[in-house]
Amino acid sequence: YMDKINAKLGTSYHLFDYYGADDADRVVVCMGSFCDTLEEVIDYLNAHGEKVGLVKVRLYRPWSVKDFVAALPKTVKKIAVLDRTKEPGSIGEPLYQDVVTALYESGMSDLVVTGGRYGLGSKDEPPAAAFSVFEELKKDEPKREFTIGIVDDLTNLSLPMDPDAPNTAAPGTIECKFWGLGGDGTVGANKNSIKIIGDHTDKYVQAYFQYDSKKTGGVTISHLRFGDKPIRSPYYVTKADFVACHNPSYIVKGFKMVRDVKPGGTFLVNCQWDDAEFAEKMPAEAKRYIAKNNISVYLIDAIDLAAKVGMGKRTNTVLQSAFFALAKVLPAEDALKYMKDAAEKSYSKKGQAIVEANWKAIDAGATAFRKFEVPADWATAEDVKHEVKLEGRDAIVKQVRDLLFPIDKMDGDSLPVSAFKDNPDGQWELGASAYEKRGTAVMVPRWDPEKCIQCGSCAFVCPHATIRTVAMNPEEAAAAPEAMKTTDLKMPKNTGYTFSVVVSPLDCMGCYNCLYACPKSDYKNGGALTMVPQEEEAAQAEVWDYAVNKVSEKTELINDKTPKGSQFHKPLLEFSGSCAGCAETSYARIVTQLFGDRMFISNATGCSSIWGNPAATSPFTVNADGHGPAWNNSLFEDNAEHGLGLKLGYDAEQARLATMTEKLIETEGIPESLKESATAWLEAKDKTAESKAAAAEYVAQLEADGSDASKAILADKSYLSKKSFWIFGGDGWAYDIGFGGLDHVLASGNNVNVFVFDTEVYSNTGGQASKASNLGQVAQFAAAGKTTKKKSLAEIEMSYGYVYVAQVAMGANPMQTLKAISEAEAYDGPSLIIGYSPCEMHSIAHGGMMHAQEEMKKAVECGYWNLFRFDPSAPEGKKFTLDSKEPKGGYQEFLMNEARYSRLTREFPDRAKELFAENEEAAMARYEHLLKLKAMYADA
Ligand SMILES: Cc1ncc(C[n+]2csc(CCOP(=O)(O)OP(=O)(O)O)c2C)c(N)n1
Ligand code: SF4
Ligand code: SF4
Ligand code: SF4
Repeated sequence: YMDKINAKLGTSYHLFDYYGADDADRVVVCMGSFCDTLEEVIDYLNAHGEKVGLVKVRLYRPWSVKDFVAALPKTVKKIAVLDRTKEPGSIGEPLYQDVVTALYESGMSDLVVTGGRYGLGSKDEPPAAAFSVFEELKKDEPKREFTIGIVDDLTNLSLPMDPDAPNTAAPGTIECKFWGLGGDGTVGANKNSIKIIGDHTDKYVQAYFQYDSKKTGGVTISHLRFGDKPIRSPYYVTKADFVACHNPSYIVKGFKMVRDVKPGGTFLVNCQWDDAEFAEKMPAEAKRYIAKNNISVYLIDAIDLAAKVGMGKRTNTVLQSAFFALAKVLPAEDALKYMKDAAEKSYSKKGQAIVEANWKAIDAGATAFRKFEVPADWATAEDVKHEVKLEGRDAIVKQVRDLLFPIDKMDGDSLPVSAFKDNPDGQWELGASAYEKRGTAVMVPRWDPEKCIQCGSCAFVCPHATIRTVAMNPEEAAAAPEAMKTTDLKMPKNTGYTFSVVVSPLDCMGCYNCLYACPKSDYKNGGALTMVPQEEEAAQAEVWDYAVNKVSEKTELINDKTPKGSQFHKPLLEFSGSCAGCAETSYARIVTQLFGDRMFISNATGCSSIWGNPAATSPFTVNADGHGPAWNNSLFEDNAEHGLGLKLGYDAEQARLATMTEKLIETEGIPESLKESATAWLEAKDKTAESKAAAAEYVAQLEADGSDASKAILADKSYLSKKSFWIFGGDGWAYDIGFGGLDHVLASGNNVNVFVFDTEVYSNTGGQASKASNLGQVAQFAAAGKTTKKKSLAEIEMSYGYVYVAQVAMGANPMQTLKAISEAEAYDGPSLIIGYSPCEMHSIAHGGMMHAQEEMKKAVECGYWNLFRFDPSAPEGKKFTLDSKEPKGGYQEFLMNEARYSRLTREFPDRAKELFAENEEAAMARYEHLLKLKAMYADA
């Protein structure tokens, strides 16, 4: 059968394939890509006089004992079996158990067999990990169970890895590593380099692209290999001939980039610094490594160069050219020619001026770098200790210091297992994102109190919660930092409060949404908000800290019905890793402002689970009382059920406390005040506002009482007040994969609230079509435009009659959005809100996500998206409200403003015309249908 497979695939696989010395004494059994790394290491060891080998399992089931034994060299004495899985509680992992059984059944139980785990959590496994396995097998009594690739200092089962393990890549392979910023073009340029080299030479090429968990503006690391011999090396580059740092802030932040340069290798830094400034900014550890390992350092100012040649902020072409000149993978002249040809091919459609700007950038990059003379005293550079004093709860400070900071520097892989011992079950402290201070925005808003009308729209739309409105009493105003700008609070009058709009320059993502939402600002001239370079607003960081941490919430100003009033609530979602301008986060932030202090969130997998909680970096946070959303992520396919489970679990706990309370009330001799508060709590426990006060009073009385019965109730006091249960997810989850569960949960009649972020595609995985995608929309799996209509999830759920359903678009009608969120939460039954969410995947013209909020407005005005609310608890005749006005035209212009549609006109013009007409027709019919519903419910 394997022969048939081989004939089809052109492979020469057997059930088991052996690689290595025919007379090997130590053999590893493994399957998958780690075999390639093992082969490299086996070649190295055997060339150095050892006798080792590898059995590669090609067909796992059915397992053939006979063929397995036949594949083993007769000389083998010790075997290590590697499983890429973990079966807690088993005697050993599956492959290990098969090998042991096969040997036993073949009468070979005298061999030493050990079992190891590797690659869990997608952990990279370098050659050093493979060396460690063969090294362990040398011992008389090797570890029976072990792990590789991690430092397990709790069970001590991990094998030590030699940091100076030999480089086993094929001789002559040139290895390169590039540190870039998501969206700066580094990854694109490297893909282009690989293509140039692959297309024009006989060289073998390989590229791995490594990302952090931010949706944009995160760190990217490109790992590239080029060579004359086939490249196996399925692991990251850690011993590079050439390392480039494309973002100077990585030097300042102390990213450990230099340690990956081979002795004698090259390190290129893109920065605007002179030599003295560069020397001052380099960490001592990096200096020592450079001096001791004879690293050549080059500096280039690609930032100025790119601007000069008309490439704006796009430094990638200059840097790519510098790479070719320095890394010498190709003769310099050839490389320049190939790059220029490629640029012409890519940009000729956009005009000759752009092609020429690229050519100039290529020429400039080839020579504009300068060699930095490494001072001899760098070899003894001394570490400067600058302790960052972190303020906050002990647990969060610990998490930030020990986990978030190394992870932020892309150094999380070096953390030992003990670093996670306080988070064994994946629970993280809320509020860690406030410590990140990513400083990604180039331009940030500056507020002018004279021009501001205090509408709060800027804070209402900000996806990242980095612009806020604050009201201060006279004492707070007097103690404010000097750089804080203030004015009198206009409405309500005579409060004696001063008003301010504060911005966090280091957290702002520079998305411009606030500026476009501001009625007193415009893009060109600014106004109440003007975008200025981030550095110019540095003093505002202190203002922000003061406003956010020292100024009290003015509860009397809060009004959940208006954008302005709602923004006096502290957002309990801040500084998430979403794309700049993401609409999903703006909605989620508003929900946390209204209910975050008593909220459970079950989050489906999708963008919202990525920006919602990259490990150790929780952007959900707590209020001044330490209360915030309890956020969970379950699976894509069972999130609604998981959310219902949270609610039912909570109800069961509360029912238990109610039974205990009833018993307590009947206990003879308990204080009258305790009895009264217990009775009051029983009455109020299901009412949102009342239950909080009643629970607080009851807790105070229980504490005063101190009896065992009181203590037993107090042990679970967090279950006393009523909570708000939310289920979040994208359209891929709600309309498709999780639909069955979602429908089941809504139909159950339980009081849970669902918020669907409708981006009309599976955004997180790169834009696949979902049933929420629309006619003619180009998406993955719909390359020629989707041919079927968008599903009406809202109407399906409205048909139950007892589910609250709303469609909202905050940029079109903020009040309606607030109303729907409040009504949904207040409704004593299931609720579904579908929020229209412009997304990077839509490729909005002229500035992209800058226009996210305006795009919602346009969508509603032309009838592409409809606003309505169906409230089963409303009186007859008033259950259905159509909040959208009659479509006012401009439908096709709306579609053409987004490349997800407009690109179809270029690729399939006739089909585009047809599908877009159908799309518009369907939208108009939908509006007509909504009018009929309105009439029907009004008549009822
Ligand atoms: C069962 C299952 N299939 C596929 C995936 C991979 N996956 C993760 S997120 C995602 C897309 C989510 O899309 P959507 O629900 O629309 O949310 P968005 O990313 O747009 O916010 C997919 C396909 C998964 N996690 N589980
Ligand atoms: S630019 Fe964007 S991220 Fe920055 S404050 Fe304005 S809305 Fe928020
Ligand atoms: S949107 Fe503009 S006018 Fe309104 S509060 Fe913000 S800065 Fe002031
Ligand atoms: S929903 Fe779109 S804009 Fe938001 S984080 Fe995902 S890809 Fe980015």
